[in-house]
Amino acid sequence: MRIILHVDMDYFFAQVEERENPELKGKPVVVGADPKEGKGRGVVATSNYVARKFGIKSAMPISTAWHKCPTAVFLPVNMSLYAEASRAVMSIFRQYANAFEQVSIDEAYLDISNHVKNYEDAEELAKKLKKEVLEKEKLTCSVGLGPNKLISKIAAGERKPDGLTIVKPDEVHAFLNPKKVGILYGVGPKTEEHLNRVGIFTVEDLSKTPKQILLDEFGSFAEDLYLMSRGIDNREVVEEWVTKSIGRQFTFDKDTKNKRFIMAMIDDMIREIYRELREQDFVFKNVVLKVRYEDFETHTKSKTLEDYTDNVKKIRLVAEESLEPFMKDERKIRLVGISVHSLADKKTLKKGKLIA
Ligand code: TTP
Ligand code: CA
Repeated sequence: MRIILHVDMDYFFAQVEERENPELKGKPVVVGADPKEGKGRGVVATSNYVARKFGIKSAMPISTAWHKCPTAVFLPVNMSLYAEASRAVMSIFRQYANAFEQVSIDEAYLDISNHVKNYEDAEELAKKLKKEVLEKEKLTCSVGLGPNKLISKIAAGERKPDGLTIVKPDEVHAFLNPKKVGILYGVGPKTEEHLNRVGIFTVEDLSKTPKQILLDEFGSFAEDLYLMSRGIDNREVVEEWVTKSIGRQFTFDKDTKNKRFIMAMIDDMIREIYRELREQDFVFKNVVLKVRYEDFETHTKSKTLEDYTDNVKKIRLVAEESLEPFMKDERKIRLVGISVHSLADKKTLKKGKLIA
């Protein structure tokens, strides 16, 4: 019998900020771009639960957040601080699992099947894990327990913050059936709309839909929908997650065509990327520039280098070269982003070459 645990840190960036500065507790805290008295143009990364009561959400324009709650504490994104907290909690999680899979900066799956005999044991393990994270890292998280990834992930989101939700195999249907289909993997707003159009709103509706209809409407996704609606998910917990990329982006206060200004901003972002690369001892092989014009049309330009490197001058060279054609366009630029991809651990490198 498999027992899978999903753990998701609560309001992660904002909670880490609260931990660093306890005076923030109880106040609305928003982490993201500078709101500039409502004129800022970036977005919200996250906010604490006090700020969420004002209707503030992740990815919302920071100006909207400011209008909803001008008295909130607005903080810039301090990524290396959160990366450090993430590493610390992940290394705690790892101790509790026979297979461990990090899925984002603040979420992981643990296959705990070999560590526990039943759901009562699993509950004890989850409580111990939560306690250790709170005592050592002064952070709360929410945990879901279930027979597979799908169920444990949804369970983790059920009671937040500081939740623990257990869904035993014989409770799966009652748990899933009333939920909206949008909670299933791969069902984004477009697919959900499509499902709604054919009269499928809840997971129960989906489970009662003949497979042929799903095949006609959703093609190769039909099988997944069919299985998920029955609470079936055979995906394994796959060991290890590697940071897929490190990057920054910035929205200008005013759209611009000033190349010196744009490059100065890129240099700032490169400095931050460098710091993160060094902290994690990473080298990179691919650089991506992102440009958004004033009309929101967005382009990315990717360049793969000949070899892995930790030389950030290479990022600057690629950025400058890739920016050139965009500067020729008559439109002004609203946002630039720069990121490094194809990351590798420097320790596995010898004489500049990566040893597989
Ligand atoms: P989430 O786990 O989605 O959110 P959260 O941890 O802030 O809040 P919750 O208690 O609901 O889990 O994302 C984890 C972190 O990732 C979040 O703290 C900030 C960052 N993030 C962004 O920067 N932009 C985004 O749009 C989202 C959704 C998250
Ligand atoms: Ca989270």
